Amino acid sequence: MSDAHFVTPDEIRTRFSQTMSRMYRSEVPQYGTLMELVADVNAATLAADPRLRANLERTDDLERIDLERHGAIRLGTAGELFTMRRLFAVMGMQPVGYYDLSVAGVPVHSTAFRPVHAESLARNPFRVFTSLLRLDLIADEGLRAEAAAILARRRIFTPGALSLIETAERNGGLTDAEADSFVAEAVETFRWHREATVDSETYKRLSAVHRLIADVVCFKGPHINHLTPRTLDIDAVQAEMPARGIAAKDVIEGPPTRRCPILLRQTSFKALEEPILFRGEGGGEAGTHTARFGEIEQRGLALTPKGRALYDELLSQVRDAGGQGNAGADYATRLADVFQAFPDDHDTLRREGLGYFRFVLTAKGRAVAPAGLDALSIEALEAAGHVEAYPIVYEDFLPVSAAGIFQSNLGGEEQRSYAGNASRSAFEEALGSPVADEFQVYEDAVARSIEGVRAALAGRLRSDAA
Ligand code: OOG
Ligand code: NI
Repeated sequence: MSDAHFVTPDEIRTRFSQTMSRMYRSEVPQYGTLMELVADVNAATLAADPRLRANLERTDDLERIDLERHGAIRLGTAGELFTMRRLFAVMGMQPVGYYDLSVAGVPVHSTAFRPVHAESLARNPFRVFTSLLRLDLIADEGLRAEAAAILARRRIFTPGALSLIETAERNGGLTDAEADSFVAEAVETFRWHREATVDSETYKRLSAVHRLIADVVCFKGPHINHLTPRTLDIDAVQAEMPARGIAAKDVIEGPPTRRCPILLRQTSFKALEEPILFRGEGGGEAGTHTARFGEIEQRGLALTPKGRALYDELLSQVRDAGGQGNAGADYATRLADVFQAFPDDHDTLRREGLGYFRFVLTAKGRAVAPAGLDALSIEALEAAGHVEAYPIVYEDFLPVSAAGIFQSNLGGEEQRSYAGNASRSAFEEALGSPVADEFQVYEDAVARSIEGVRAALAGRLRSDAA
């Protein structure tokens, strides 16, 4: 199927993420400042920690540090989500995970479009957290119908993007020139438009119900609302943000600072208040809208269901204590205290089955290939020093953290929760496909790494025999 004259989906994704990054930096100049800060902190961290540098190099992660980004969008209709899945598929991005954010007072459900194989992640890990507005959670029937009617009128994809999606589906890929036009057409969907599609009175009514509803319904398209570089030391970036004139969110979401980072820690700068133009007679009224921000992330070990259950339990212990959520000056201390219960060295994390590790041949394993080695169990190969286990990086998102990011950027104080109910089947129906199970994706990555080690050993045995 893969034709020589097609560029790979990984390459299209790389061009897309670079174009998005340039576009966002020009739209939100503070994002550029954040990128510079992150690059400085990453360079300093690597210089101070040669072992970290060597490990990242060993697992092909070093090159991708500065590439690492995610973005987020919010869609309005099932049809938009369906086409968005096809658009991301052209770039090798599959829907992984289902996130129900209604329980945290945000009327959306979401997935992450991302590459799934280690090689693709190593080439470019760009992913997009994609939410679909749940109009069914708006109680007022009149307003619900009005919002649906406004959304039904908009077209968020250019005709060129739609036609190139079809070309890719029909031919099984895109040529170099087609890929360039595809990227140029695709970014149009994510661009900011300062002209609202409604008058100020409609905007205010929707905003009063939930600011997120206004953000999704009142604009021509799903403007990218943030991009996120990866940092190797989120505490350092958080501490340095004010000095560079960036208004940081109060707390870092996710687990506390640890020796062995797990899952995902995130912080952001507050959304900007941007000028917009409402529709109306005589050119319409001017107003402002806050939606777009910048975020940073630090990623660590992917956890197994057992590890994740422990994480969720500890996190809710901290957040439920005294009903304070993540407020309060002592949040970081409370978090660190409670997380004492989470093992913080790779041996214990592995032994207790809390995290996912993949296997890589050591120099010794690469140099010697005693006969029959490929038949040994992975445990025996490791004991003999032929393979080494490396933590698998968590590539997904955390619903409690995501809700915290949403909340801190909606400007409002909304903390209610909907009598919420996950609605995964409705989401998948809109998407037109099931979402992959994130744990299965990590299980597969472990299995592929074992296959890879075995194939390398077996290949060498054959060439030795020849
Ligand atoms: C998405 C918020 C979630 C993350 O990193 O957890 C997110 C949004 O605000 O649309 O991006
Ligand atoms: Ni984000």
